[in-house]
Amino acid sequence: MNEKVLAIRKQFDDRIASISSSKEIEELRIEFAGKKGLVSSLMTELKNVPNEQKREAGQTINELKGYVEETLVNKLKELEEAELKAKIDSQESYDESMPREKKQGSYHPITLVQRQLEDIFSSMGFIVEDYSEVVNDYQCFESLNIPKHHPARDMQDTYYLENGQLLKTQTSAAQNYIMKKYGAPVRAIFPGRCFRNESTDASHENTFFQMEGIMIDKDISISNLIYFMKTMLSEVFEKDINVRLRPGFFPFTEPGFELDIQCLICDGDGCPTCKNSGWLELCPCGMIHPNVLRHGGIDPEEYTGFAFGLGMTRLAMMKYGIKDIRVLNSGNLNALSQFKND
Ligand code: FA5
Repeated sequence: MNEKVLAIRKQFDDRIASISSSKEIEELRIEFAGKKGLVSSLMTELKNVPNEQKREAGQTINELKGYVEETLVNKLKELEEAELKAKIDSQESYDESMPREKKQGSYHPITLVQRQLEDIFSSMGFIVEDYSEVVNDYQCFESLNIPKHHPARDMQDTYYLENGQLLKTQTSAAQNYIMKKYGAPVRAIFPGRCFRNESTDASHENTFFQMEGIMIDKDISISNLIYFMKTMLSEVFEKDINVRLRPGFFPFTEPGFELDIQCLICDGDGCPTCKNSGWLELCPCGMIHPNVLRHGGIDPEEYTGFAFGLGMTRLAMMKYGIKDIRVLNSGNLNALSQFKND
């Protein structure tokens, strides 16, 4: 038996010395250490060995088995390392100092519109404010003259946190904070993300952007409101846009208006984006309700003001001809990287 073991070991040593790729290791393993391999065949032959030699013969075969397996593992490692080195060596050398092509990112269409609006309003003396996306009931509703159980709340169902706070449904939620922070007179815009629990379609998302603006001073009237809205729209679109103003109800304005623009996707003919009406509700606005001024610590006998809540996501859709609002939150870079600031 000893001779047979030595013969197989030599055969194995010769074979392993001749292989040059890691793929051949598996063949060798099957040939020698597999279930029907040469080492296993020695085990089968063990039954023919006289009893007094069996123990020693079995030990020798086991040693051979251990040797074969260990050698295979080491050889595989050695070959894999050599193959990796050869692969690295064969690659073109890397020169850090060479100029490389840079892929330039692009701004999201809403960022582009937001920046443009901020420029327009800053040039008209408005400050730009930021505000939290998580607010409390007082900020989002109570301070805006929307007490608990007011039907206006039904239109703005939202996502509530366990601690009673909520994701703001409208940028109007910052009005109270801004009034308290700056007092009167004040001109401010405050863009922000809003959340509503509603089903989505071509012009409705559950997460969208608005840009709120307030102007409070002595003798502010509806004429001031209309002037600022018209200036803003003509600057954003760089052309005359057909708009219509109709009465609208908001508990925090008196009077309130809906400012619609003619749909720029279909030029007013009617399409899914404007729900076939030819018009798109874009910028509700109105004169700030005296109760809201009072909540903000401003005397309504002395000051008046206007407020507007521009649908910034819809404005981006109209400016860039985006037919479906859902593209904007899609993360689809093919679609979103097409828009450039002009
Ligand atoms: C408001 O949110 C009022 N806070 C606006 C306001 C401010 C009125 C100040 C008066 C004074 P409304 O729910 O209509 O109003 O939303 C305002 C605009 O946000 C809409 O005209 C629309 O352009 C946009 N908007 C509303 N809901 C969605 C939605 N689900 N998806 C996309 N845009 C929306």
